[in-house]
Amino acid sequence: MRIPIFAAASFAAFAIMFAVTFAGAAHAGKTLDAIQQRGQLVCGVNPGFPGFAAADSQGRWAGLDVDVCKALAAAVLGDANRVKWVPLNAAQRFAALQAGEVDVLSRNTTWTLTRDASLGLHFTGVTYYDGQGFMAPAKLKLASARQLKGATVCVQSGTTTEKNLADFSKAAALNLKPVVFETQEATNKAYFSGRCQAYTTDASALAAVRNFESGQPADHVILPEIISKEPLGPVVRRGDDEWFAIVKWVVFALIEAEEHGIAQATVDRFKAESADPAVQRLLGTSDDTGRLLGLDKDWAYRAIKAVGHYGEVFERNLGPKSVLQLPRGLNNLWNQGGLVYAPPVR
Ligand SMILES: N[C@@H](CCC(=O)N[C@@H](CS)C(=O)NCC(=O)O)C(=O)O
Repeated sequence: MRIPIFAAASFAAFAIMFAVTFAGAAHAGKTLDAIQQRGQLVCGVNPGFPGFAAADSQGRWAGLDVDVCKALAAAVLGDANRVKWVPLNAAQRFAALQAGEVDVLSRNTTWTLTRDASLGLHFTGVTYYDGQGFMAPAKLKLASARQLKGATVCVQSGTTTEKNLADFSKAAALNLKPVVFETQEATNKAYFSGRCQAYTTDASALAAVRNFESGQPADHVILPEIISKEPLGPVVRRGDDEWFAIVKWVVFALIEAEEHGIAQATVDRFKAESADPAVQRLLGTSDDTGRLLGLDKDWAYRAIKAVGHYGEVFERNLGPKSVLQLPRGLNNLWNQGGLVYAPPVR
């Protein structure tokens, strides 16, 4: 078919106009559309891991993983409370996300190649750098996990923990005997009833189990070895790049807020008064970065206002004054000796 030259030219002009008008404005994406239509974010969390995700007697959830979802809800819905919490154990978590039962999995989940490449999911980044450790009864008077030769070790299935234990046993020629349970409750019960000589999980969870579940924390020691890297972070389904970008950048915004010292209590003042271009960009008073994510210009401001910057989230849930009393360590900002780093919000 021959297209008259003027028609082809006007089509080209229209195409250029269209591209110029809409360049940079992101299409919302189906997950964001669904969240906005239902007016609620559905967030998969740990059923009960104080410091990361746990509900109180009133059903109010708190923790670092919980704050990630609150920040997301604030950014995309304008209200941090518009979250439906779906408790998921280790074995259930990926299937629930794959099946669309949750919009995001924010549940002490380690980013590994196998999970990233074979589950139809994307890890969006790291919200907590963890590592696997061991706990043993103090009465065994152990100073090192290397003294556990031939020991029985309680461990939960469906976790990286189980695999790392096998690697460590092999590499250190320890002949460890895993005693495997599907739920954390069963793992705890077995260890505290003396079924195993040691307990292994992520170091953060060891602190929670020792402080909350043992009855007598002083009767259990956490051994010094950290045998793995456990970068924990939120996970989304593949196939929705827009939602993937939103989850990444909401976490990055909390990190960048800490870099600029923008706290929950001071974010309004920064928004009203700051002349720093990076702060203005982050808080939407100059460029509209939200438009690029399918959101409005206040997306990051609302996330920070809802939960505070990354350092505040850490301190409140995990830091020395919290129940877990974890040192900031690797989870300090990159310019404070840690690994926490966000690409520039620009
Ligand atoms: N980070 C590891 C371990 C995560 C994990 O599920 N840990 C257990 C032991 S603390 C847990 O949270 N269990 C709670 C549950 O499944 O209810 C992973 O991603 O596999």
